[in-house]
Amino acid sequence: MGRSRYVFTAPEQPHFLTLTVLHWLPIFTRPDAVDIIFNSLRYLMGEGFKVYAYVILENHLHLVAQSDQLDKDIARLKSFTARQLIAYLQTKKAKTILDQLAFYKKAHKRDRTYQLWQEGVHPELIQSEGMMRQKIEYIHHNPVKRGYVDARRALALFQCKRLCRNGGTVGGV
Ligand code: NI
Repeated sequence: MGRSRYVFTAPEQPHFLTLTVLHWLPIFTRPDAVDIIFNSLRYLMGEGFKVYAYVILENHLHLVAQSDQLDKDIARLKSFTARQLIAYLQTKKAKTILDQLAFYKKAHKRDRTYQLWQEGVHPELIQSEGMMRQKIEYIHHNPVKRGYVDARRALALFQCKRLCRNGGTVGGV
């Protein structure tokens, strides 16, 4: 993987983004963990962050988003949700997952015990209306619904295949 995964060439333009839990740990099988993401997105949307579409899967999420400073907003989203999710896992005494988040933490992150998200968000600049439509359709119409999140939350969990560029190590996801 190159440095490109960190780079937003046009941070005010819409991007397709992928946030992945460290070591593909499936923490979003828990509805409360999904709610943390949902509430954080809603908070950012109140500050002008636009979300065109998103999908939360068991160990990663995709969104098409736009803001004046997408790179900074995504950094806020990652850091805020990481703190909340770790606090939630501690409350639930999810020891196995916490142990793995500590174990797989990158060596240079000395300021924390756990790392929740993988580095980077694989930003893909949406370069045309056609690409926007394709990414949104991918998110909305992927055929395999998982169904462990209440439909009232307007969240859909879909199995994802072709766009999961970094998912080669996890079977079927
Ligand atoms: Ni995916």
